[in-house]
Amino acid sequence: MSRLRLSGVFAALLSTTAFAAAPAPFDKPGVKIALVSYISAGDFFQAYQSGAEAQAKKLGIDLRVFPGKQDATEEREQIEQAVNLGVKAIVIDHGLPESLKDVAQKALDAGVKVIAFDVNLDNAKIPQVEQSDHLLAKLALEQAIKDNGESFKVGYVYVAGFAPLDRRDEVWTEFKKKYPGIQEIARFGAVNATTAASVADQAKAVLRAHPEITVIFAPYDEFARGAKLALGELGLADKVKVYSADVSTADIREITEAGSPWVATVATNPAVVGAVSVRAAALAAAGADPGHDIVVEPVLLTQKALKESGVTTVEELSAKLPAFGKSSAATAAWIPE
Ligand code: SR1
Repeated sequence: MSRLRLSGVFAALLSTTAFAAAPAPFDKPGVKIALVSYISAGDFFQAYQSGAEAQAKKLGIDLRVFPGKQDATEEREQIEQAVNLGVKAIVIDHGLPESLKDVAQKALDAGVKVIAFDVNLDNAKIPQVEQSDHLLAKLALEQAIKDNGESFKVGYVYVAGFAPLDRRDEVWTEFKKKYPGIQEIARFGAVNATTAASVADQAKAVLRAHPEITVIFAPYDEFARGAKLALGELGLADKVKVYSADVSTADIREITEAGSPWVATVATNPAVVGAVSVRAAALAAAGADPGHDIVVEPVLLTQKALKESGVTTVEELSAKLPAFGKSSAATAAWIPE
């Protein structure tokens, strides 16, 4: 037997042993699970999907990915298609709750487990994965106060209807009450296939009309990229500071480049969140309880700390900050991480 063939047999034996240790249906490879997304464009969602795929591969899961195009009708249809494919579980990633609640219930009625990431389906049977959005917004806003004091004028980027943005908005509302010197001068935002470009156009108009703005609170990295683009084009990068959510390798480059107005972000590793979502789906499909609120904690990343650490990629960040690179959410002895 050739050396190559021997190592192939050994690998097959090893993986059979790994599957044998898992509960049904994961004691055999090929269990179908679906990932149905509302948004697939942008660094966050691409990394989230990669993390979900990597975790699925380790469990021998046949992950069916239904990409999102910000289309509520299509997302509904994709959930129905996933049920018809015979998946054991569906991860519903973002979306508009009112257009999803009934199809999610239909999936449950058909015996399919459902996990929601960042969409509130208001259903006790559907575990929710989230990034502790309240803490995320609190850390970003506390950093803004540390840098700018308790009195400054803000351009706020927000689109209502997305669970993570709504939760971050609750904290923003509280902050404005607690610090009356912090004034929201303008509110704008868009979520579409080209979010950063749309936000950049809006931000330019806002900043031209309100030169008194010195802080932009943009709690989604696509919003922050748009704000940064606008500040660069208007020559205001040294007058206005941007505070955001999320991080990617491209974001780290934008945050740390010379003269960047993007001074802090608060983020999880989206690949870890994708992995946690698949683990939760696998636990549920195996008849275990992943818990109702599955939280991945974010970390504060300032421009200063990123520059001082010399970190240039998300992988380096994961290696340096274990709290960012790993999550103990939705784990079990039989689930390889
Ligand atoms: C349109 S919602 C965008 C947010 O979803 C995820 O929670 C990311 O953190 C991103 O900020």
